[in-house]
Amino acid sequence: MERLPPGQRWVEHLIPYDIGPVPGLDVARYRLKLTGAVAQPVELTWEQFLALPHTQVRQDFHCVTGWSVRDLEWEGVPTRAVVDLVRPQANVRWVLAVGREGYTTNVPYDHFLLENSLLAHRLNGKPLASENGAPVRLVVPSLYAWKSAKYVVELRFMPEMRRGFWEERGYHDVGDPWEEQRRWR
Ligand SMILES: Nc1nc2c(c(=O)[nH]1)N[C@H]1C(S)=C(S)[C@@H](COP(=O)(O)O)O[C@H]1N2
Ligand SMILES: [Mo]
Repeated sequence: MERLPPGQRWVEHLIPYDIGPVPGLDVARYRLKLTGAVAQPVELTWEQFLALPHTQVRQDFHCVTGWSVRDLEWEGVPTRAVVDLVRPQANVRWVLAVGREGYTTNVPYDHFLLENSLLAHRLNGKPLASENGAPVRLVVPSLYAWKSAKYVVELRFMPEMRRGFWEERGYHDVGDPWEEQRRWR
C-alpha cells in the first residue's frame, strides 16, 4: 500500500510551526483540563496525568504544507484513557484542543478516539522537546499535523463544532491527508 498521502514529500525531521511565542512552564504548575459535555469534568496535575495508562505508537506524520516524517514514536496516554475518566455525553462529535499560547484546533471525535491517538509526552525515546509541544501534546496521526495541538492545556468535548485557529482561516474541519482535505474554502 502507498505510504505517502497525495501531494506530500518525505523529510527527515519535524519542522516546528508555531502561531506565536510560547510562554515557558514548570511542570509543577501544569494542568490539563477536560471540559465540556462530559459527566465528570477533570483537571489533572502532571503527576495525575503520568499515572494514567500509557501507550506507544509508531506513525508517519503529515503536515498540510507538504512534508511528511516517517515512523515517529510517540509515548503517552491514549485518548481513550481520558475519555474513560470524564465520560463524554453520547451526543459529543468534536473535541476542541487548546494550547497554552492560545492555539486551538477542532478535531472530529471519531478521529480523536482512534487507537493511535494519544496525549504524548515523549517522542523517539526522549521527553518531548519544548518546540514539539512539551509537556504534553495531542497527537492524532490520522489527520494533518495542525490537528495535533502542542502544549495542550484543555480538551473540550462538544456536540457542536467550534472552529479552531487554522479552521477559521479556511483549513479543513476534518483534515484527512489521504482524502487531501486541506481546506474547506
Ligand atoms: N499549540 C500549537 N500546536 C500546534 C501548532 C501551533 O502553532 N501551536 N502548529 C501546528 C502545525 S501547523 C503543525 S504543522 C505542527 C508542527 O509540529 P512540530 O512543531 O512538532 O513540527 O504542530 C501543530 N500544532
Ligand atoms: Mo502545519
